[in-house]
Amino acid sequence: MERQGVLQQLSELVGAAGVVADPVARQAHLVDERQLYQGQAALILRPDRVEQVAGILALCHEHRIGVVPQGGNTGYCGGATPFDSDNQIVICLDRLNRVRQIDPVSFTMTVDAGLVLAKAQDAAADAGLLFPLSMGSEGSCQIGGNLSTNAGGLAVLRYGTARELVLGLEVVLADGRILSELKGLRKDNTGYPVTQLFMGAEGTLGIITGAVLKLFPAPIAIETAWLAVADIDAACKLLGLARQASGDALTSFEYVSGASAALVLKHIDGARAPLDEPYEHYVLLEFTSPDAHSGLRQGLERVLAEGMDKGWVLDGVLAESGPQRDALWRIRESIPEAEKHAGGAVKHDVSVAIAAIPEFTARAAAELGPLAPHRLSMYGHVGDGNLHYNLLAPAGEDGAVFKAGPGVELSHGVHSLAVSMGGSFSAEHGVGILKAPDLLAYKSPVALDIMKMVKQVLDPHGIMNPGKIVTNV
Ligand code: FAD
Ligand code: 2HG
Ligand code: ZN
Repeated sequence: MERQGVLQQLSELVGAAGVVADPVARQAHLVDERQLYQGQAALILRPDRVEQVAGILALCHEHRIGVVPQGGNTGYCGGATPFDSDNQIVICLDRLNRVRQIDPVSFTMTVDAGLVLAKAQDAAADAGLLFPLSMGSEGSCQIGGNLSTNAGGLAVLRYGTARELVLGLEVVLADGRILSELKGLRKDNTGYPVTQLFMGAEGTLGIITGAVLKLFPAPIAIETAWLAVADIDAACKLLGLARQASGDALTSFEYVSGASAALVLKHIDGARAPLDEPYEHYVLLEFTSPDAHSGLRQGLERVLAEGMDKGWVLDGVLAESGPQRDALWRIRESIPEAEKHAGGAVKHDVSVAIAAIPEFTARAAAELGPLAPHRLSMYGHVGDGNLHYNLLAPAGEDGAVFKAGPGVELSHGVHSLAVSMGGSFSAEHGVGILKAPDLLAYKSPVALDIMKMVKQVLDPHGIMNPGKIVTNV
């Protein structure tokens, strides 16, 4: 069949309402969140049933047409961007957006993959429960995108990454077959855990269409503190103290450098400094409990008193109300937006062992400084050993020129330092197309071989998200 004929057949599978034809609407699907890539595609389809996804993939498999799955298109590595106007199509999951079932006895929720994360959180809250995955993009990103990137976010310390929140998956394979493993069992030791392969695969092995998610008791008591700390070493030590003192109640422990906080205060409307004077290092930490009488406040106060005695904590404020808590979180969550206003950043999401964070930051400063002038916006999930070591152009210089020029070498320096210290060049945002060369450079040859073998078996014609992560053709 002629290519045009196949494209016509693909369009007919979803009907007129399932084809994005308007040029402005198309463009939103062809450019990535960070505007690093301008893509192109033969078709942009929005199926509204799993069977439609299966039909599309069977046809694409037969005719060797590349398929780029797309969720909320908030990913950071160009993973959801298509790169071929003749031979790639985009499949958006946004019309597959139902909450299929909530089971409050089993503490599970079964959802379509196109459900927006915030809607999943709301559905759980309406049932008096918690779906704990949480991040700045939650109003747009989708469950399928979260699972495909194994997203992290702000509560990993307590609840784990996206992968750890899943009890079952429904996936359409490259050849159109449907893998339906939605039993939602907490225990099932019946051979290889095949569903695990698709989480973190960034759409290169199949399309996730549904998932059974774990739910948790909703927090009733919440204590949030914004603290100025002496340095990043003090932040790491305070993390240990807070974990020892509270056990499971420590839900978030985020580091924010003074420079990142200053960007927010400068660029984000309504953002206010939580403390009277500026400091170089802050921590935003939160204790939560489903028990209203859990004594969280006293526990937090004890941690602060001991932290101050030891000289780790210099100053701080505890949220006294919901709006105050929201204002503190807003500072943390607005950093990516503030960086955009400041001309954009060369972004990193490296990880090292928590104990190695102070050494990483000291060595990064010493090694990057001589390479090229830059401004540092450092923040992140210290509780997970995961830092956003973001670099901005020097004040007054053009962000785009910086990113394409010295930013490239600086970025290489950040990644190689993290890897040389036993860490990861991508702890949170995945590989996509942006970091595919890093994967080849830093992943062990044996691990790379296994990845290529898995890709070959599940996607023999290389139609799933071509060029992303690894290729088999
Ligand atoms: P997309 O960007 O659409 O796709 C991401 C990848 O998954 C692509 O490779 C795509 O092909 C694939 N994919 C999407 N849906 C499916 C599917 N159903 N089946 C198979 N493959 C699929 N990330 C974090 O981890 N932690 C954070 O704290 C965080 N904060 C952010 C804050 C902001 C302001 C922004 C803009 C982004 C942030 N991100 C964060 C990055 C991003 O939101 C996450 O990676 C998110 O999980 C992507 O979801 P998405 O639906 O937008 O996926
Ligand atoms: C966060 O932690 C996200 O806020 C985004 O992972 C990080 O924009 C970034 O660099
Ligand atoms: Zn992050």
